[in-house]
This record gives sequence, C-alpha cells and structure tokens, in this order.
Amino acid sequence: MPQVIEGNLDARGMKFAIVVARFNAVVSDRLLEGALDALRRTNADLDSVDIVKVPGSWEIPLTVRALVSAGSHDAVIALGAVIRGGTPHFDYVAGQAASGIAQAGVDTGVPVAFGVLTADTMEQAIDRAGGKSGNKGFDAAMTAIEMASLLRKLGKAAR
Ligand code: INI
Repeated sequence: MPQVIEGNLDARGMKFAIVVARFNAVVSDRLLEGALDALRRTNADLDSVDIVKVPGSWEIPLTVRALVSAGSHDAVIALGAVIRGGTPHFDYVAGQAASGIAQAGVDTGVPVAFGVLTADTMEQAIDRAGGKSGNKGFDAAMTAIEMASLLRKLGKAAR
C-alpha cells in the first residue's frame, strides 16, 4: 500500500515567527490579525510567537533569512501588502519579496509561508485581508502550520 504523508493543523508545541511589513499597515495589520487567528484556532502558544516588524516588503527576505538561519522557529510567516498604484516600484518590491522569501525557505529547510499580498488597488488588497475574499494572512499561517507538521513527520520518517 502506498503511504500518504501530510501535515496536520495542530500547532501545539510549535514556535512561529511572523515578519510583517509596516508599509500599507491598514492592510498588513489585518493580515497579522488573520495569522494570529489561525494560530489561536490551531492551539499554538501565542506567548511564544515572535512578531517582527519591518519597514516594507522589500525588507522581508533579509529578515526572514536571519530568522530561519537562527533555526529557532518551526516556521516563519511573511506578511506584507504591495499595491501597484501606477509605479514600476511595485514590480521590484513584489518580485524581490517573492523570490527572496522562497529562497530563504528552500536554502534552510524551514517552512516560510508567503502572505505578501499583491494588488492593483487598496480596495482589492483590503478585500483579501479580511474583507469579502478571505484573509491571506490566515491562509499563510495555516500553510505554515501544515508545513511545519509535515517537515516534522518527514524528519521522523528519515531517521
Ligand atoms: N513596500 C510595501 O510593502 N508595499 C508597497 O506597496 C511599497 N511601494 O509601493 O512602494 C513598498 N515600498 C517600500 C519598500 O518595501 C522598502 O521599504 C523601501 O524601498 C526601502 O527599502
């Protein structure tokens, strides 16, 4: 019989860091609320969650890498909001955030969930940060929990 291995959504005994950009804080604060809600619902110990605030999404990859390299967390959740607003800056910031966050996880083996919203307008961003289209911070935290659980299982299976 094939063996199916997948993570679960039980965050007990796990330690998480959340990196959140202050830029567009009206959105990123809501993403943070969503992420904390997910951690609370899955029985994480909120007293052991580290929330690290950075100026903008550009600063997220460096900060995530410092955290995952230290190896003190089961998973890291990256939150930010990049809104197009008619400037090419959007593409640089969004692209750098996405690739830097992905690379940090792959390089270190620590799950890093991507909760950086990219949107054309503020309205669209708010819709995805607890408005009519759910909360991407909540979703990212759930993914972090599942991946942390999966990696624990894979670690056990390998031994
Ligand atoms: N940072 C964001 O998180 N979102 C944005 O939409 C944004 N825009 O549009 O400029 C943004 N810029 C700031 C950037 O992240 C850095 O903090 C800044 O360039 C200094 O390094």
